[in-house]
Amino acid sequence: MDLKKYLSVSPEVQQALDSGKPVVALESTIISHGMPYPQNVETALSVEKIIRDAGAIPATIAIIRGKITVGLTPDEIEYLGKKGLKVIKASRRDLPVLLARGEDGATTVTTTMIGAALAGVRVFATGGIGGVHRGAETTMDISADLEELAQTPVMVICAGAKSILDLGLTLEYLETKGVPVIGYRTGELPAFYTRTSGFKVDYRMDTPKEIADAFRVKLEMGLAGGMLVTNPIPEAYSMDPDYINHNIADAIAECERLGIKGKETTPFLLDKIQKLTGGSSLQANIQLVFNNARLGAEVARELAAQ
Ligand code: PSU
Ligand code: MN
Repeated sequence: MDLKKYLSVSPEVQQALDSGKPVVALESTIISHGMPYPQNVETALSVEKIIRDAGAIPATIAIIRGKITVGLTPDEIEYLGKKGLKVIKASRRDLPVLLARGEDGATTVTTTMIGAALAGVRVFATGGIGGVHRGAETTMDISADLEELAQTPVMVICAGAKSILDLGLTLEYLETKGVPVIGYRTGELPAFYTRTSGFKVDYRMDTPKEIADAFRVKLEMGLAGGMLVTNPIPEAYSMDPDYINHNIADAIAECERLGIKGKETTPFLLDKIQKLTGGSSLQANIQLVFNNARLGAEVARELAAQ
């Protein structure tokens, strides 16, 4: 396999990996499809700074001119942020076509995990993951993120999943696929905008070291797949559950009315929720990503420390 044809790792990230320094992967769908411009670019650049300040090297990942690029330049981040929804949202099934055609793509959790694994990055921080959508028992809309967690050895640190998803079914799916779900300093699955969901995680862990230790065992044993670390939004930024859930329900109703399906569903819901809440959910979203980036750097340092 000639990976060089398809993978481009920035000199800084490659050097960090070669010398065993901690690296944290970051996705690009959150930039082009998850937040509006210019907050998306500001957030992406701030996240990189937070990771550096915490002693790790950030590696934002996207598909640039037909290559899975690990470690974007600020110009590339600006380009993806400005182009927004016009950038192709790239999941696993899109990779062969985009790479063959030499096109650009924003990587979802799925494809960011693939890029990270190919480059040798083990820790990836983001906002929220995709999961089993409400009504999936008839639509079969289940994010490819869950299958990727089942097969690719990258730890994903997120703030739980939004209640645009069926959180109970998402946990069942992860259990079936053998993906450990860890709560950082909580026994309850956080629901992105809120710290609680009513669902339990598999294990609570209170230190980055515990998380790194468990993941190291998974890697050393060659158990396929990743690990999901859920980190609740800081109290100061968490939203009122009734308020946000009411708006999420309205966004889902609108999505159904318009007949939106497939890969457009998640970006539509994210945008609609932001509009319905007058931007307060965007602030929460930005803060929880910062919080996950900090934890990502700490865990990456623990993993690198041995
Ligand atoms: N959830 C969020 N913000 C996001 C996404 C999900 O709160 O930006 C993005 C991620 O890139 C995730 C993708 O991998 O949406 C999932 O899309 P789908 O549901 O179509 O699999
Ligand atoms: Mn889907």
